[in-house]
This record gives sequence, C-alpha cells and structure tokens, in this order.
Amino acid sequence: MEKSARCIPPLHHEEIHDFDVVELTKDDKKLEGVGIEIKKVELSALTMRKGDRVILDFQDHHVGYFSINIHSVGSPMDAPLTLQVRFAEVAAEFAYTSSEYDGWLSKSWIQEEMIHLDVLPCRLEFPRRYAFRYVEITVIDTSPKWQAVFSEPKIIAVSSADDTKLQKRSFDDWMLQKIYDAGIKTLKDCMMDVFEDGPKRDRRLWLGDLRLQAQANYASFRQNDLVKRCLYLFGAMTTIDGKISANVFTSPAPVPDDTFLFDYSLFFIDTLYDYLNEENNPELFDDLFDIARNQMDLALRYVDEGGKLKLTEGYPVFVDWSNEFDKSTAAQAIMIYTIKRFLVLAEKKEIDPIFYERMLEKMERYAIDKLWDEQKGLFRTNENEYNIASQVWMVLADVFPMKKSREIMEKTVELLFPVRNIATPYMYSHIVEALFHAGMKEEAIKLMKSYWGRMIELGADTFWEAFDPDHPSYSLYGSPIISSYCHAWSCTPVYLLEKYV
Ligand code: RAM
Repeated sequence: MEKSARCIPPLHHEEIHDFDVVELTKDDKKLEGVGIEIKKVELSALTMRKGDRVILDFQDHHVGYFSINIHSVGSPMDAPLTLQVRFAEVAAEFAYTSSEYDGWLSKSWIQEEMIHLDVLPCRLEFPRRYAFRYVEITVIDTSPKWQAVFSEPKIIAVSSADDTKLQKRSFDDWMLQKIYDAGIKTLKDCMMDVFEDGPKRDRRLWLGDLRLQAQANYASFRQNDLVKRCLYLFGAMTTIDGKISANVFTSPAPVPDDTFLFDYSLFFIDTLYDYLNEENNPELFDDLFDIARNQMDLALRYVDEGGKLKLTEGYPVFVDWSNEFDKSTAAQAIMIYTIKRFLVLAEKKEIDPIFYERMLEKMERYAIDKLWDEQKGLFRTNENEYNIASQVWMVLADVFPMKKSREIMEKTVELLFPVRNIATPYMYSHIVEALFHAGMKEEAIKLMKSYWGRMIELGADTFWEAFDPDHPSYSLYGSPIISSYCHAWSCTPVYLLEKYV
C-alpha cells in the first residue's frame, strides 16, 4: 500500500474559459438525433426568469470543476434564486430526465443539481467533479420582479496525464486521426489518481480496464508510475486466499470491491507482464510475482483432469457485457493466453514450470480435440455454439500457428460477421486485435472505422462505454442518462494503431 501511495500522481489543472451558448436541434446524423446549434447571443446579455434555460457548450469533453458568476437585475431580490443545473458529456443526455430513469444502476450517478441561492451576486462554485462538455442551467424561479444574469463560466479541468509527455502520432488518414485523437482524449480524461474506468461513472479502478489503459498509456503518455500504482493497489488488497477483486475504490481510503471476475483476476498476470516489458523493475516483480502466481493457481482449480475449464456462478467470466452468447470457449482461451504469459514470468523467476506446462498442454489439447471443428474451420463452445468471442480469444491465445489463425479469422469474417449484439468497445477491441494479430490489417482497420469511426460521426469527443451500431441509443443500464461517454476500455485504438499500423 505504501509503494502504491508513493506513486500517486499530481493532478494537472487547466482553466477552460471558451464556450458557446447553444441550443438543441434535431439532427438525424447525431446520436439520438440530437444536434446543437450555436446561438449568436452573449450569455451576460440574457436576463433569465422562471422557466428560462441556457445551454453552455465548452467545445470538448472535460473532467473538472465548474463555476459561474450570477447577479440579479430588476427590483431587489425578494425571493431566493432556484436553479437546476445539468452536466452532460453528450447533447443527447438532455433528451432524458432523471425522473424517468428506472434502471438498475444508482440514480445518484446522474449529473444534476438543484440549487437555492439566497444572496446575489455570487460566484457559484460546484464542489463536485463532473465529466462534461455541456452545462444546462434552468431557472426554476426568481420572482416576477427580478431576473438572474450569468457570466464568466469556467472549468478547472483536471487529469494526471501530462501533455508534455505525450508522443502523439499523426496519420494520413483523416478518420484514423480522429479516432486516435479521441482515443487519447478518452485516456487522458480517465487518468486521475488511478486509471478510472469512467470519470462520470464508476470513477474507480477496474482490472480489465486497467489492462487496456496501460497498453494505451505505453503507446502515448508513458506514465508508467500510474500503472505501477494500480498494480500495487490490486496486489495489496486480495482476499485471504489471495484472490484479486475485479475493481477497487480509492476514496477516502483504498478498499477492494466484493466483486470477482475470473478473467479480470487473471489479467493481473497480463498487466504485470506488459508492465515488465515496458520497464525493468526487479523490485516490483519481486513484490508482485507471488500474487500473480496465486491468480493462476486459483484459476487452475477450475480446470478438470481433461483440461476443460469449468467455471462456477461465484466466479464468472466477463468477456463482454452481453450474456447472449456462451462464453465457455472464450474463457478457456483466455486461460490459455494467460498461462503462456505466466510461463514467461515464471521462467524469469526460475520457478519450476512443469506443473503449469502440463496444465497448458491439457487445456490446449482439450481445445483442439473437443472444441475445434475442422470441417467448419471454427471453434465451437461446450454448448455447441459458434461465436466470435471464441475465435477471437483462441487466435489471441495462439492455440494454432499463425497461418491457421488467419484462416480462423477469415472464416469468422465470412460466417460470423457482421458483429451483432455486442455493445462494448471492450469486446470490439479484442476482435480488432485478433484481426491485426492474424495479419488481416485491412479488415481490422475497416472494423475500427465502422465502430469507433461511427461514434465520431455521431459526435463523439471521447469514446463511449457502450455502443451498438445497430441500436445507437442502447444503454447497458436501461437509459443513456446513466451511460458513461468517456470510458477507459474504449481508448484502445491508441494502442492498436501504435502497435499495428
Ligand atoms: C462496468 C464498467 C467497467 C467494467 C465493468 C465490468 O461496470 O463499465 O468499466 O470493467 O463493467
């Protein structure tokens, strides 16, 4: 814990003063048909009374603290000023109200406040940190005798990402450039005291997200101490039997969540592996190796004599938010992928690898003998289903030589594309990476453009937690008002473009 605390990064502050007064328009080309149009008015020239509203557009996504001047004009202020203030990452959020929200995630994440001000003039400073580009201010009431006037809005934007460290890439392709830039902004706005998953929600450190953020970080800001901090945090807070939580909270003091995901725990190994490839750090390796080994040993308890991974409800595999497909083969492949990485670490530690090698052999044998369908050229699942996730993870795990992996991905494109019912950039990242890995660069870029590029076309400044191109308004949690539109696991084009393009 001490070593983790030593790596807490300073937060950089940037003052944002530029904004436009905008109004919502109907625009079929934008997310949910909600567009914006700049209004040619001065904010300070608006005298606002009961029911009036104004929307400020800060021209890009920011994470930070908002403040604004307010004074009254007209008769003396004979009643308080009541305001409703809403913060939104995308304009479409304004199409929803919190009173309509009935989803399963806490309503408290909705970025909205009701404020009473007894005395004007004042500088209204919001103590809470928000993730937003737009601020909507609605005057609930003044009194018939006076009006409120707003001026000098400001954001103090925060991030631990240091722009001077950024090694930015440029691309001839306009769309790839846009995707890359929005990926960088997404990563930056999630870099706080840890790598947060989303600065609007859940504002915490998830291991599956960390793995991808760390990869994007190595390709851009290279602030490896932040990865180090996060690895130590996870490593320091295991269960009694050594299991790592899927996520941890850091405020007011670090505490692990009581949620466990099989693949996320295993990815501690992969994240450690990647970190050590970036930075030779024997001390960290010494501190964390046994914890990594524990994840492997715990996971191997779920593998039977025949090399089949048998998961239980208490320790589910994530793979993707969708539960519409059978994840057994993807889980088997993730385990194979991780054992291979673990063996590299074990070799460096001079650990006798024999047990792990045997388990790997068994698991690969099971995959080839029981799950591989030579006729079809695809992996099936234990429930006899052919899905994309199975192929993708088997290819990433290099279960077959590269030539065959390519054939698998070609078959995947032929028989299982277009991607359907997958709504997370998390799963899309792995699909794109498997295409690149198998040498199908053109297909990989095509998919990246049709997915992340589509978000750009719909108006994204940063990439979203969830997006289903077939149902753009789909939310994982029942309403877009609760969705996170700047989400860690969608920054992956930064890494993918650096590594493969
Ligand atoms: C959601 C978050 C987070 C992810 C988990 C599994 O709650 O979006 O980023 O890792 O799901």
